Formats: sequence, structure tokens, C-alpha cells
Amino acid sequence: MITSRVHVNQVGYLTGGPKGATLVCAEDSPQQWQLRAATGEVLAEGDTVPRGLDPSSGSRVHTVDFSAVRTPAARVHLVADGATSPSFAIGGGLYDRLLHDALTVFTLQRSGVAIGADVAGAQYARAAGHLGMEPNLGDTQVSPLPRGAAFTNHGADLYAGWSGDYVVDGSGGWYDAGDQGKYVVNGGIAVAQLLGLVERALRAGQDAGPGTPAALALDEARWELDWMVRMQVAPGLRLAGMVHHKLHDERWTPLPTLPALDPQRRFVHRPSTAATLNLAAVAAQVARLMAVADPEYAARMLEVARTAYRAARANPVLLAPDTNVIANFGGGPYNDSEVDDEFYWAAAELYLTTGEAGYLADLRDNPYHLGGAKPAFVPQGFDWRDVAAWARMQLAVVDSPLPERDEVRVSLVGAAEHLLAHDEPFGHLYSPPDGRYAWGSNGMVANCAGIVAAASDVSGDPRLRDGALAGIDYLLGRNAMGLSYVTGHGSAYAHHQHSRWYARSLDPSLPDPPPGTLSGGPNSDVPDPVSAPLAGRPAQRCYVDDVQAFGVNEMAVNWNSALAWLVAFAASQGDGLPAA
Ligand code: 9MR
Repeated sequence: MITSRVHVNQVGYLTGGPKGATLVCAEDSPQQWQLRAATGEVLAEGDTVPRGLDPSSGSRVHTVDFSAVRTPAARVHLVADGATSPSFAIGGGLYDRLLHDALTVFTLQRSGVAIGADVAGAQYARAAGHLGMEPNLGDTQVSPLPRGAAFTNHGADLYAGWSGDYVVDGSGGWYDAGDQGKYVVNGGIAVAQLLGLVERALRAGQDAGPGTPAALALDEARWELDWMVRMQVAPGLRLAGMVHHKLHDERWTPLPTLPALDPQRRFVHRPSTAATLNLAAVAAQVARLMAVADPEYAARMLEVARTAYRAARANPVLLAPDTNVIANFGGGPYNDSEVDDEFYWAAAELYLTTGEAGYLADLRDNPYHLGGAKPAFVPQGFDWRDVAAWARMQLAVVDSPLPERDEVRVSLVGAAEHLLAHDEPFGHLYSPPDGRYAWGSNGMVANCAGIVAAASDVSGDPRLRDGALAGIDYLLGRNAMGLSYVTGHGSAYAHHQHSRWYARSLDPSLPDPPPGTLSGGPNSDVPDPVSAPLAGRPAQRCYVDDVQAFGVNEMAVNWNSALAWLVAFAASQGDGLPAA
């Protein structure tokens, strides 16, 4: 496939929003651009801005700014330097379908329940996975990983003698990604973002009734949260109140493997401080959100959160190790050796929900708080491992009597200004200092734009809003690959995200990933055999749309939650024009 040299948001631009595109062009002088209707009629024209060599793409590029065009059009394209862009729309409501699709992806990831044809069509219907029925060997009665099973080949036990002689009902929740593991810390940030989407909708006075995106997000968040609660160690057992870090297969299964056909033994792994604090944070968040609608549930969740937080304080350095050092360990590590940020997040949510002095004191003592030794905001944004930025955002956007709330808000706006100052020629706000894109860079791209979006919510500054909106363009085609990283959205999009059941390229009877699935995206480390030959390429080009390229092209719940939160922000802008 030959992609155009004019990279645009292939879904389109809001009528009153920013409109930027990127032209790959070796010329140093400005080039004429034209916006043309499908008929060829020229709707607008101007000159490009040469930007020279862009290291992230390895190309010489120009930017095109056609924000001044404020006339809706169903199908237009840009022409510059003899090249024509894919077509796109200018209008309102452009993100509504994308939001619905991005959220439906979660329903399709559900474990322990049959997926009916009503969710996303017959090709996505499948049997329930991991409900204690053969050939599955989980997830209703799952044992702790046996002692000795986490031995490295140097004889070290990653779990330091931990095991247990109990069973856990680990059914339900979402499959994390293209694998069928279930990981509390990745579920945690995804739940937080879905609940955050609901909270934002309520703050903005949007309808959150049945059938709305907010209602869908809340259902999905609660589905996962119920599973996270089941991962909490029961009273009376060793490490009671702590939360098992993960539940996954003993060995990796091949592609394709449908959930209901996974024959591997599955185990829960040692509890971790990080997983425990994830549960504390999101259980506290949902308790606040549901306080009026379902006080009994809210009270139960607040108790879960308090118990988890107490347990984490009592076990503050039970760190999840890098289990990838053991070959074919059957699941991802989600290792994290620094949990001050998780403590910050849990204290923040518990404070926002209860207003209690103890949580406030913990929050203020945390090195990630204002004036502390560790920065809450970094150029990479945030992800499942580094959650301080998310915690700070919550402190800024959720109503509370926090005395330093103004300073918190100023810090968020300052972080947004820093992200905007990178001024990447592809309009995205992710700009890692070493220039190397991380595993799941597309999630980072979405979260960086999310920070700016949240800042625009607190400050009302239209420049921040426009920066956040422009930050979405990259994901939908304004990138060096000229590809929309969201299945089903745009004219050229990723089809082959790594998944054990959306593996059509391996088995034609299986479907492609569902519409709304975000690919993890370029990863400078190219850690899988298919992407490995791309080593050394410019960051944006460390990508291939291949089902086996798990290091650059997987799907995962945390990336889709980042997308959903951001797209909800964009959708809430309507056509982007100031209210009449
Ligand atoms: O998203 C995770 C990324 O930050 C890590 O660098 C990487 C390696 O540890 O793992 C990623 O998470 C994967 C997990 O380990 C297993 N399920 C699929 C996840 C997405 O690729």
C-alpha cells in the first residue's frame, strides 16, 4: 500500500477546532496547499510551513494549518507538493461513533461471560472463557502459584517463598490485551479512566442515562472492579487485604487461541503493593461516584478501599518483579519497583471521597505532591506504571475542599503548557526526552493529550483545548505511517493488532479486531521477532501492522481507556464552535 505524503486526521476535524496536517517534503521553501472538495473545487489554500528534518519520523516535513476553514464538509482532501491526502470530514459529532466503539472494545474483552451477537455483531460472538468449564482450567478456583514456580535459572525465587493453600474465585474481569491474562494494575488505570470519563460527563451536565457512553463506561468499569475485589486476599489469610498482582496461564498459548479453548493451568501470583493501591484508588473513586445512586454499593467499595490502603501501608514494598526473566512464564510482568506514585494516587482518591485528615496528611507527605522531590508530570505523560500525573489530574478536576487546590490546578496547566511547547510537527504531544518511543506509545500519546484536555477543563483556555484536540490527530492518521491506529476509523487503519482471537490473518474464520481498537503503536525497542528488523529506525517508524508483532501492535485495555477518555473529551466539544 502506498500511503500519501500528506498526513491528516482521517476521521476529520471539528468545524470550530484546530486543523493541522503534515506534509513529507524535501523542499526547504513553503509549498502551496489546497483544500479540495470531492468535486475538485478548491475550498481554501495557503502555504505550508517548512519544519526541516523531524527526528521522530526521520523525514523532512512541513506543517499545514487550515484551522481558518470553518465550513462543514463531508468529504474533502488536502493537496500539497503534488500529493493528495486521504479524504476526511469537517464537522461536528465526528467522534461519537469512535467513542461508542472504543468503549465496546471493553465489553468484548470480558472474561467469564458469553459475548452475544448483540454486542458488536455475529462475528464477535463467542463462548464464555474461563468459567471452570473444560478445556479451561480456570478461573473459578485458582490456586496461588506453587512455591518454586517463580525460580530464575540462577535459582532466585522472584516471589521469595510466597505461596498459599487457598483458592481464589478469579472469574470475570477483562482479558488484558491480546493475551488472556488479567492484571490488576493495568485493569486499575483502565477502570480509573473509564470512571473518570463518567465523572467528567456528570461535571459537564451531560446525560449519563441508559445507552449513553457514560453508562457504558460505568458498566465496564464496575465489571472489572468486581474482579479486582475478588483478587483481594480474604480476611484471616496471610497478607489479608492485599491484592494478587495478576492471574494468568502457566505458559503462553499460541495464536490463535479462543478464550474458551485455553487449556493452560492458571494461577494467581503474589500480591503486590501496587495492585493493592490500584484497588484502593478505584474502589474509592467508584464509592464517590455511586454515593447517591447506590449507597450500599458505595459503602462496600469504600470499605474495600480502606482495607486495601491499610494493607498496603503495612506492606509498602511488596514489589511486582520482572517475571519476563523467566522464559515462557505465560503472562506479562507488569513489574514496578517504585510505588510512591501508587501511594499518591490511592491517598488522593481516598481523600477526594472522604475528605479525611489522615488521607490528606498522607497525600501531603508524598514525594509526588506539590513541592515534593519527585515530579508528578513528566514529558512522557503517564501510564499504568507511572500514575502520579493521573492522581494530580484527579486532584485538580474533582471538587474538593483541598486547601492547595488552586496550586494543584496551576501545576496541571503548567504541565499542559510544557507538553504543548514541544511543538511536534505531527501535532502530538508525546515527546520523550531521549526520542525513543515506549511500548504502548499510542497510549502515551493519548494520555499526553488527556493532560492538556484536563488542563483546558480547569482553565477554560481555548488554546489548551485546541492543543488537546490536535493531539488526537496523530492517532487517526497524522503520523509518519499515514495510518489510523484505530481499527475501523479512517481510510487506512490498523487491522492486525496482536490478539489471540481477533486473529483473522492466521485463521480466516476469526474476525479482525473490532472497530475502536487502538494499537499499542511504535516502540523503539521493537521487542518481538516481527518488528525486530526495524531496530534503529526513527521512532515513529518502529511499527508494523502484523498480528505477531506484539511489541508494537498489540491491543490492551489501558490504551483503549486512554483513547476513550480523550475521545469523550473531543466528542463533548460538539462541532467545536463557541456556543451561540
Ligand atoms: O504495556 C506494557 C508495557 O508497558 C511493558 O513495557 C511491557 C513489557 O513488560 O508489557 C506491556 O504489557 C503487556 C503485558 O505484559 C501482557 N499483556 C499485554 C500487554 C500489552 O502489550
